Amino acid sequence: MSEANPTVKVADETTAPIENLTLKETAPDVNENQTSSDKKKKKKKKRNNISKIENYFPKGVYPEGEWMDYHQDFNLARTTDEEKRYLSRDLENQDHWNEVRKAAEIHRRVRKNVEGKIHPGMRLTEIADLIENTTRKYTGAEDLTKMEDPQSRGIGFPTGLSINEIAAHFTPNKGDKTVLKYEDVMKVDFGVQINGNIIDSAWTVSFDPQYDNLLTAVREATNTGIKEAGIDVRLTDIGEAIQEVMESYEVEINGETYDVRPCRNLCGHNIAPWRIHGGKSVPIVKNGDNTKMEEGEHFAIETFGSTGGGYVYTEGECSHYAQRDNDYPPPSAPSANKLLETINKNFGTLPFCRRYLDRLGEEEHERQLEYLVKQGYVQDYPPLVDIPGSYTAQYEHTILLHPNKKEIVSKGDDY
Ligand code: HZT
Ligand code: MN
Ligand code: MN
Repeated sequence: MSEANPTVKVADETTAPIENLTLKETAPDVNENQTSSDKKKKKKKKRNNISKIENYFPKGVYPEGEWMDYHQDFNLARTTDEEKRYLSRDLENQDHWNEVRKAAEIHRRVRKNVEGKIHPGMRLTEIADLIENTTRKYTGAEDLTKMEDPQSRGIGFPTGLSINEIAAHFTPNKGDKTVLKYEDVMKVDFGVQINGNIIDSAWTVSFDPQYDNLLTAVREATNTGIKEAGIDVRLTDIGEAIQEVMESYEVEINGETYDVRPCRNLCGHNIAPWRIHGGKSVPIVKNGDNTKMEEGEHFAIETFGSTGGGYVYTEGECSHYAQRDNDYPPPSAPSANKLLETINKNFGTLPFCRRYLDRLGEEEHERQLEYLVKQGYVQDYPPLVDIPGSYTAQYEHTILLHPNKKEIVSKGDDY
């Protein structure tokens, strides 16, 4: 196999720099009569200077992600005429790519804003609110009830805050008291969408350096999946490359050594407008799926590594849901029909969580939501969990398969 030769293009320097994202302190007040506790109060008074992303990009052109060449021979061997046709087809998609980049720029700014603030002792509800409220500000979607089209921009899916053996799809429901601990390994997985173009990207937070090899294994496995991706590449081959890298690592935790295993029943996926899962799954082990990636596709490349069995089960209270594509007649029960109308108006087929229903005033939704799941109107996505006591990590990026190069659109200077 030929070596990957990524040509890296740095985001356009002419675009606006990321503003000072640490909360601004008010001007120091020189007052001799001030007590030290008064000063403390003053210092704590911080102003958050975030506004909608359009204010930072008056020209409406958003920075490109990181470009990477395709390395497979069959992607390089294209005639000039073919290349020209591909290029014109890519140009027709410029507005579309720009909207994906806009969502990606918001994703980078949100995570830059929260990365330094996540610390042991924080409640998961605080972390989720911080990420989601920052996303709401940048996207200009602070109050869905005041938007003409609540599905036109905003949160792409619920903020996953999955700790230790929980690999994915945990977000707090109302009343959750979970507090992040120093020893925890937490996957932060959040989404931003502009006109249904979703950015799906995630990283892993840990404070204890003994997990570093686990995180490195998974970060390198995801980067391998990104390098392997390309037009006409078989999904099983991407899984095989990911698996090989992931399994080359081990990690020592509390004096015990563990092999890092891919969670073999978790995968990446393509993304379609307003649909987080477009129908193709990108395995993270060799699975024999000969389906190929295609030109113009939009993929979330994500990998999960574990010190446990490398296999996840659904377990625990569900928080994540999405309306299924359905042309069923409306539910006959009026209360269930009202809830489905709220879901349809505000989220369409985008995933949502129970906290988002609470915010919309649908606070007594439990029974109706369960009914909508039972009747097939709504899909539930319960937490995905490896064996108790195990540790799982995740890294994820969204990529675009342009005609003759790929774009890691969610790439940042953090991961
Ligand atoms: C489902 C519900 C959500 C998609 C992957 C994922 C978070 O495991 C085919 C392949 C958000 C996303 C999803 F609320 N899932 N990416 N980021 N979760 S998935 C899946 O259901 S379906 C992977
Ligand atoms: Mn994700
Ligand atoms: Mn995903």
